[in-house]
Amino acid sequence: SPKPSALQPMAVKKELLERYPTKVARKRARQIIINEVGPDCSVPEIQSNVRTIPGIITQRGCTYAGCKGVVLGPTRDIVNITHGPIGCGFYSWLTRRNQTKPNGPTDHNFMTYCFSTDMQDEQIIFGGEKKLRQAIQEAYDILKPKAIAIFSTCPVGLIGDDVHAVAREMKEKLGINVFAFSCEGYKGVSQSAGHHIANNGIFTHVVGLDDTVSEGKFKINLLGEYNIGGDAFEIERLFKDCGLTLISTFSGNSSYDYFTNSHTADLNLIMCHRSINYVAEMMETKFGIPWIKINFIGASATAKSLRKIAAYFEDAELAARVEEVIAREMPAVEEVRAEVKTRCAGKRAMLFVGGSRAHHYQELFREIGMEIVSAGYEFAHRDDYEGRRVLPNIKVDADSRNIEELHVEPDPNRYKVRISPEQIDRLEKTGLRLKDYDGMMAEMPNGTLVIDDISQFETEKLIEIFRPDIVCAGIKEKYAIQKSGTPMKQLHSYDTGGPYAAFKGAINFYREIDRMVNSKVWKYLKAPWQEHPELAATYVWE
Ligand code: CFM
Ligand code: HCA
Repeated sequence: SPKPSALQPMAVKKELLERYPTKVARKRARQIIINEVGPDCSVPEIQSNVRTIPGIITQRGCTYAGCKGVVLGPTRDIVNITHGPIGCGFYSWLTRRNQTKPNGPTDHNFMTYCFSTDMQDEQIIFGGEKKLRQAIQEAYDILKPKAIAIFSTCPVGLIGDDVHAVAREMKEKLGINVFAFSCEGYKGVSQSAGHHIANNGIFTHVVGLDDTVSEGKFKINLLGEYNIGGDAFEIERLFKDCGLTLISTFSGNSSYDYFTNSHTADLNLIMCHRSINYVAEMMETKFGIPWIKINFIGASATAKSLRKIAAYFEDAELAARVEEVIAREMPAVEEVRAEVKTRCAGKRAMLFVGGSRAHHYQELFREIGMEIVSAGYEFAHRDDYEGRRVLPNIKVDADSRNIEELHVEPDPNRYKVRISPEQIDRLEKTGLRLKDYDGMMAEMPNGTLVIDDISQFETEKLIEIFRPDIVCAGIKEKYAIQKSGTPMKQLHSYDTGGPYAAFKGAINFYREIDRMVNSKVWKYLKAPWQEHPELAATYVWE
């Protein structure tokens, strides 16, 4: 088959659009972009974070999923109650492979439970607040948690239950922290609004409640790491070996107490910018904790990130330990990489995932010589694609009921609050804030197609055109891709694999991709309709 670089990107784009009605094609054209990186790293504008056109099969999820499933879900000891009919709670129950290790035998782990008010017609008609109150009481009586969180599903907003009033009342009555989220599924155009609502809620109700200062010379929080397939365990191991004290992760392998104390950290590290940047910004403003963007997907990215952390703290001993850890871990990675590269170089991948992984995982593929022919996010915003030049300016009211996100130029006064001039100086000097916050597009070759909120139809068409050696996406795409004879790797759940983060994770990933792109098994597969394009049915009428 022709190398994708030999295919005219304009022609491919045209082919993707030609089956759509004119108006739809015009809209999709603004989200299907031919990449072009300028000498100053400028990239074309891409439309994103907008409503999916009705009728198009999107891979996106809802606001409730982003709030309950993504940001709050991985915390082991908060009882997360879904207020709604049972489906929303059930389908967000243990599907994300976020793992946890309780801290000793008295530590709670509620993640294996599915808590829901199981709303019925009666509540839809007469209101669900009474049943919600009962559910909170019942959860408290049985489990005695430190905190209970309530998550609203679509019908809650429609019938007007005041979940925040119920939370306040029950907090008063039970003497534990009870807080609610107006994260109805329809609140935004995707999961993204749910991240934002979760960030606001956790910051308002939890962060900063415990001022106990823990031991440690270099105290950090890890933001936007959710411990899928054990990634956070691997990163935690490195932090420990480097002498970094992890106060809290938001929210992989986390507990309620870690959040309450997280404002005592010296530095916030952002892994998935999309889902947690709001907490980082608020912690900077309120507590004077600066943040830097790091990335532990890919061995080189991990080394670079550890060095960046050491550079921030300007400590020779820390820098030396970081170098020791890198020197200890790297040889094994390089050995496997070199071996795998001989079999994978030149093969092609497509990545369509969430709001950060479609970018971060490109590096792992490049490390084994593979080419990314097309990539995109489901629900990211322009800054995730185009880099830091476009920052969201956010206005939210106390209960996160109205969210308005405007794209504006960065505010030159944004440091003015509580970061000291000395901290700013350090950040600017090492280039930590301004550099390295590239979006996905600046790191992709010219001529590659960057596609936002890709549709099922477009995915299938691209596979036909590019014939990639592997496609990375989620469960909704998985089987259609495999039926086309193409290996498919889930980058949300990692299927049954992982960890893929940091050094040991990179080794796992190289080996897994090697196995997948070099196995012929999918090529032998014929879908039933390839042999019998039309099925004939005989109806027997009584
Ligand atoms: Fe961040 Fe995530 Fe992602 Fe995300 Fe997600 Fe996820 Fe994802 Mo699925 S927080 S944006 S909302 S890295 S759940 S752990 S895999 S879509 S790319
Ligand atoms: C979500 C969670 C999800 C879904 C994954 C998928 C995850 O968005 O609600 O579609 O395969 O990572 O579990 O992104």
